[in-house]
Amino acid sequence: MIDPFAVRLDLEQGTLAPLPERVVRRLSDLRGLVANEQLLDRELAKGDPIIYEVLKLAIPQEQGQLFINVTFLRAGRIGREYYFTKGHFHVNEKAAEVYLGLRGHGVLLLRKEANTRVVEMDRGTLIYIPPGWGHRTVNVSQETLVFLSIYPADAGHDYERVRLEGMGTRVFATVDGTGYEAVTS
Ligand code: PAN
Ligand code: ZN
Repeated sequence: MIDPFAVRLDLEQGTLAPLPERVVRRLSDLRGLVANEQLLDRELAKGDPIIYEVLKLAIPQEQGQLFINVTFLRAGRIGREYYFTKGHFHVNEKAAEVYLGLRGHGVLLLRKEANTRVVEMDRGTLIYIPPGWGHRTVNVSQETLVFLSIYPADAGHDYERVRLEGMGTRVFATVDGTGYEAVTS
């Protein structure tokens, strides 16, 4: 049981008030996911910075409810590979998701079996992720990428599948550092 409620979403910053639960992912959480593990080790020897944070509204994890999150994905690279979220498939293959870009510039990588997609995400981009499509976000800009996600509370997250199979596409800075290239593996 949960009562109807309202919170404030700052559409410029992505912050929620009152501040909900916050999940933090660090560079070490990207182990086994990056293009170059040696470069990752070299970076980790210097420290373990936050790569992204997720604000999660407190909603019961039961069928019929919707989870509402805001993700803050920082700007940076491991070598030439832009910072990204771990990425996942929903355990419930019937669970779709909606993303809404609030700040910054990124790309959403999607994969369903051998099919891959790369979708640009800016402020105001609304993306529909149909059931069955794995998804990972990449920040290709110099500022924090912020986006809202809404998805069924019984979706579940399968991270291991992404670790084993990859997301099909990696995103690197161009040699001059001004743009990005999406490389399909
Ligand atoms: C998002 C993601 C969020 C963090 O809310 O969970 O951006 O990415 P990872 O879960 O891959 O670490 C979402 O897609 N939820 O289903
Ligand atoms: Zn998801």
